[in-house]
Amino acid sequence: MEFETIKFTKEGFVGKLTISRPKALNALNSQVLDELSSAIDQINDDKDLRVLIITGEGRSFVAGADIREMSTLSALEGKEFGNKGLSVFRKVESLKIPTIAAVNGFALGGGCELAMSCDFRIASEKALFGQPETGLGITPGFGGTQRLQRLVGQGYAKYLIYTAENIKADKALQIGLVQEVVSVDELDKRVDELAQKIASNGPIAVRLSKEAINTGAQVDIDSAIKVEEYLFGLSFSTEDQKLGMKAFLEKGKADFQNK
Ligand code: DAK
Repeated sequence: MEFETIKFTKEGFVGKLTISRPKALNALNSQVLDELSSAIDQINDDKDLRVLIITGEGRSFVAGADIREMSTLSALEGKEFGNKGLSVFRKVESLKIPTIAAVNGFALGGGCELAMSCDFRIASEKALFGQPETGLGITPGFGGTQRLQRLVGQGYAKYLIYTAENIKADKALQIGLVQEVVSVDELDKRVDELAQKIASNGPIAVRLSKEAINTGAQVDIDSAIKVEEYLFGLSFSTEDQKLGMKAFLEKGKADFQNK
């Protein structure tokens, strides 16, 4: 994959997407959003990948949507820019394989929203989170008013959005916005460790679990249980289910085949 504002690397079963506009602290302009959209489509079609890591180059994860570009947009262009962001983030969220946000620095506005579109977030001690939009006279527009409340509850979501205050990694951990905080030097290693761990489990089972959780979160509990029942049943049609259970009975670890 050839891009100018993002980088994609692949090692074994693990892919890594790095937002790479370090001079602008990786702010999301139209080009980044277009390239992200195309990369996510290609990743979704890649049968070898089992996990995707999303991170930022340099001292920032993503410092938000590009304020310079946004400041010149007409109403119609603004609408198009918004649609672009919303659809890319929805694509990230709906990617078949799990996604981990490795939050290495600023995750503000659209950056926090991108991190929230991933399945979970591991932050370095230097990470900073926030939805500063109301301070710019706009509302969060890439899913922030919706995903933040689902992750941390309405109280903290309203607190963060109304005050436009940034919070450090330890506070983000305390409210459940991130799942782990590690030192700057350890971030890549820890995220890679988690990615390898996920990749070593039954890949179809992991993907079906993601589908069950994401679909179930949007429907009532009776419908959600039906989704789980269906996908649980489906996992028994795989060779990996046989491999996994056989390995357990033989006191080993299965070499899952993604079949
Ligand atoms: N956009 C563009 N450039 C940015 C940027 C951003 N969000 N953030 C930083 N930069 C640029 C700076 O302008 C500066 O560029 P030069 O002046 O060197 O050319 C360079 O990155 C380094 O930044 P600083 O010099 O400011 O570095 P500091 O360490 O002093 O400060 C900072 C770092 C992250 C605290 C600060 O840069 C900052 O406050 N940045 C803005 C953070 C922010 O407010 N982000 C939220 C953006 S609003 C929509 C849907 C969604 C959205 C919009 C529309 N629709 C539905 C239409 C989303 C909105 C947002 O995300």
